[in-house]
Amino acid sequence: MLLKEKITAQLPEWRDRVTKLVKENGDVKVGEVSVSQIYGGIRGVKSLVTDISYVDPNEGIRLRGYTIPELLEKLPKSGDAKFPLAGGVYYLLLVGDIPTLEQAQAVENEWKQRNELPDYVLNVLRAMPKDSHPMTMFSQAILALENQSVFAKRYFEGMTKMDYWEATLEDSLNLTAKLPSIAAFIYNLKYGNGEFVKPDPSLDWSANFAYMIGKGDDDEYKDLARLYFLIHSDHESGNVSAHATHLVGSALSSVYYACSAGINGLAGPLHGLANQECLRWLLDLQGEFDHFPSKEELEKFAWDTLNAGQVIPGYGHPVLRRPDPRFTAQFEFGKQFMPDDDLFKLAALVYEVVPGVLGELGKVKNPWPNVDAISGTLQYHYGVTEFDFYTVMFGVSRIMGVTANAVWARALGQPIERPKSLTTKMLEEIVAEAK
Ligand code: CMX
Repeated sequence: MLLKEKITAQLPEWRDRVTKLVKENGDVKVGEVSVSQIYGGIRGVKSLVTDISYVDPNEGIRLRGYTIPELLEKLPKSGDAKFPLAGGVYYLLLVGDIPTLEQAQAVENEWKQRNELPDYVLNVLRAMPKDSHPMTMFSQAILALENQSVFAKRYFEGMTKMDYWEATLEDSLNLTAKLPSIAAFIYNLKYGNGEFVKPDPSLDWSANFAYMIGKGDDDEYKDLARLYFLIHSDHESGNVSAHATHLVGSALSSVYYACSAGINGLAGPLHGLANQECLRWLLDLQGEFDHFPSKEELEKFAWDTLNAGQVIPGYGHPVLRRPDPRFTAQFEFGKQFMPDDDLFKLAALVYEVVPGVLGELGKVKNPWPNVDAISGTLQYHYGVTEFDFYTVMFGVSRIMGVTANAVWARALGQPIERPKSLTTKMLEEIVAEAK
């Protein structure tokens, strides 16, 4: 298999590099940790390592060293598509180089051979209460697939440590292959006629998702799916979904257990669920006026939100200090394909007005839009109006990133995570001694 070959070829060098770094420089200090960081969500503490992506505060995400605009230009596209194949994105995350079209298609073909969703998973989803959140259903479906884990089976057969990554890669491909089908089935079950639509073997991974939710004839929506699945795939290792996946995987739980955990984290309103909150806020804003609001009216609406003690969803970020390039890429898509859409025009006005309002508030470190500020608006335009589903799409994409990280964590023998906790009394004593 292409991915296995490409990773195998890099492994000796990577293993030597990491062993040497730790053996010869293991005592070198990378940073310090303060009381406020310990009580503040370990914010900014440099304590994780990944070579798959890096978030620069000003530049935003780079996947394997490439910015979002570079990826949109360089990653291979098939046929008439204007946006890259997800198979190429997954190749890039796993292997580290921009693939050729053939290599991207090889990953797409791997997925096609592994995309069959067992009936019992469909039945698990059918059996869930009608008011289950789509994210609960998504996490449950992933967990239900755990009995198929190649890693778990081979581990109990006594596989050597050096082979862990190969079994993790098998699981990762088997799981990612099924994600569009799982997500689309949840969509149809929750909002449609409950039908399970089989993937069309002639379509790529992203386009198949579009096809299975009933948008097979909409080439623009297929391109939006390709864009969406690229930009949400990875965002370093410290965010909740990536870190939760890594933590659970570090106990050698399979990627099914680990990804289900990561998806549960993504379901939180301060993380992935913010995209549904954004659209809700925008629709509330639209509903407030019987005309397109002026800048002044919008400014007042934003202040009303803040004065009510609420955040303006889609704005701000723990790391970024400029507009999120994942926002910008989607905003450009909107400008190209729906410049006259009322909701898009409103989102554009919010982008003009809200950073100024948040700046005036004085305490917000980053007044600029993040990835969630616009993603729902684009989905809404194409008729995917059920906003509690949006985080599932985020999850479909994010699992590409976290499984690529899981493969490399196993390949480089990353150990079980076990940070040390202290009591408040101990911290008080440390503070007293420091004075
Ligand atoms: N609206 C109102 N207040 C905001 C704000 C916003 N959009 N963004 C930050 N603030 C406030 C914070 O609540 C905080 O106030 P307090 O000191 O009273 O608690 C203050 O500004 C400082 O916060 P910060 O250091 O700038 O931001 P944090 O790292 O603490 O929080 C985030 C980051 C994303 C949780 C926050 O900006 C927020 O709540 N934004 C809205 C929700 C959102 O869009 N989340 C999506 C994140 C994207 C992702 O997960 O990738």
